[in-house]
Amino acid sequence: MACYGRSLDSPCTLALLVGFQFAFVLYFSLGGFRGLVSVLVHTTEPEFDYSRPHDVYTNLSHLGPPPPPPRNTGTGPPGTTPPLKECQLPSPLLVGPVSVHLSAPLSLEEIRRRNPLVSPGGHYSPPDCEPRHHTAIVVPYRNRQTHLRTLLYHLHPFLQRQQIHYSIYIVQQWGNSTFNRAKLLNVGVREALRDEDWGCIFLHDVDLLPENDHNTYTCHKQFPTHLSVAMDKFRYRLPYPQYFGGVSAVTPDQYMKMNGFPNHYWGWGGEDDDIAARVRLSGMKIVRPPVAIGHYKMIKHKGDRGNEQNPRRFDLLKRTRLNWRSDGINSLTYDLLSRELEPLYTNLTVNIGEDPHLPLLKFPNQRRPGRPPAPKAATRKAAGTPPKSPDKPPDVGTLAANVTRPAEEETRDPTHSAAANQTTQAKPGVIK
Ligand code: UDH
Ligand code: MN
Repeated sequence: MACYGRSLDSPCTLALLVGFQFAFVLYFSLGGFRGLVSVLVHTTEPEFDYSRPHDVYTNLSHLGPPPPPPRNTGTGPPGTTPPLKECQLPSPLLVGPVSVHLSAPLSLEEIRRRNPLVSPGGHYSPPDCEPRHHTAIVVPYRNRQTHLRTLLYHLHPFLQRQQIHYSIYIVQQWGNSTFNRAKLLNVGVREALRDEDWGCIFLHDVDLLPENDHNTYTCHKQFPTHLSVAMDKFRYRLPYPQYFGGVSAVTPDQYMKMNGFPNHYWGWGGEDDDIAARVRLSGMKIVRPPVAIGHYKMIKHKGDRGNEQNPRRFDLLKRTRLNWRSDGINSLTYDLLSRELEPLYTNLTVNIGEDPHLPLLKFPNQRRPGRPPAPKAATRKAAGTPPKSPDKPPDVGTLAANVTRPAEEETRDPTHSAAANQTTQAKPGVIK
């Protein structure tokens, strides 16, 4: 070797130093390790410019008017409408990143006025084409009025641009007992499926707002989908690999296969990890959209009264493997107190019972202020094995198997369309 054993000021050493310096500059100008990988290995990650989002109501005026009333042309039977063409895939109305308005949401009446094609119950079907997707959005809910208005203002135009047939179900927990998100979701799925043969069910926190309309509210045919992969709260990345909270989606078949969701998680935390464990235990895996698409903003909030951290959540998680077949949709009981078709959503008020661990002293005589009249609706109970007691001693060792192993992931196909690059200049959102 010509350079071997030479001193520091030799041309060879200097050339080496300059070479290193050049490589160093190149490395950082390509965005460090990630950039280098994306140059060397061709990645399919789509790119979006989130610094210039569109208004969430962009393109809504492009939605076609309802089809004309049926005319008797003499060819078909009288009064029949010609079938609509299937909606285009992807929807030509998509714009990519959309802005999220978090301050001072509009009144329900104003939101309704801005969404004239949404019918009672928060129901929508594209007026000018046959939708390919039929999605129920189920939102577990109690006492988050402002968040609900912000969500409705944002989600209705967002979904209409995707040209899907959808309805929004707000499943409202009645009473003051500890909040139970997973059980409310079970109720929502059951009640939504009473209404229609939905092909896809979205489980959607009230405070999460999707930031990119290429994140389509549709289901993967085979596997449950986790949509909120990049939340601002977690600095736009997954907090941990098996995370399944926030916004996720299942088909009715996938939901039945995993026996729905657990009914025994009262209070904050753990139920989403239990659901993720069920996906795996029932032989499925979690699929996700690319991080560049699955952007969500979460409305900032503190923990709610009545939804304190569940101290039993880790013990419950240790038993998912043992309990998932007997605790779930097949053991769900509840009283549906009312079902109202509000202009922007279907409101389901439900008595899901009491947290068995709630100290009796909290509600003297088991009566609470503002208790509504006794439930009239019949208790809905699915056939199946009754739930196991949540007080079984922990089975140490199963927790790791159920929860800490990262879920195998499969990426959904990123949806590219010309609309992604469209530069429609939107008017700023009218928020009062
Ligand atoms: N929810 C309600 N009302 C409640 C509680 C929860 O509607 O009183 C619903 C709502 O849809 C919410 C979801 O349940 O988006 C999940 O609850 P969350 O928003 O409190 O969960 P998150 O993971 O909690 O956002 C973050 C802060 C809570 C800290 C509590 C533990 N330290
Ligand atoms: Mn939240």
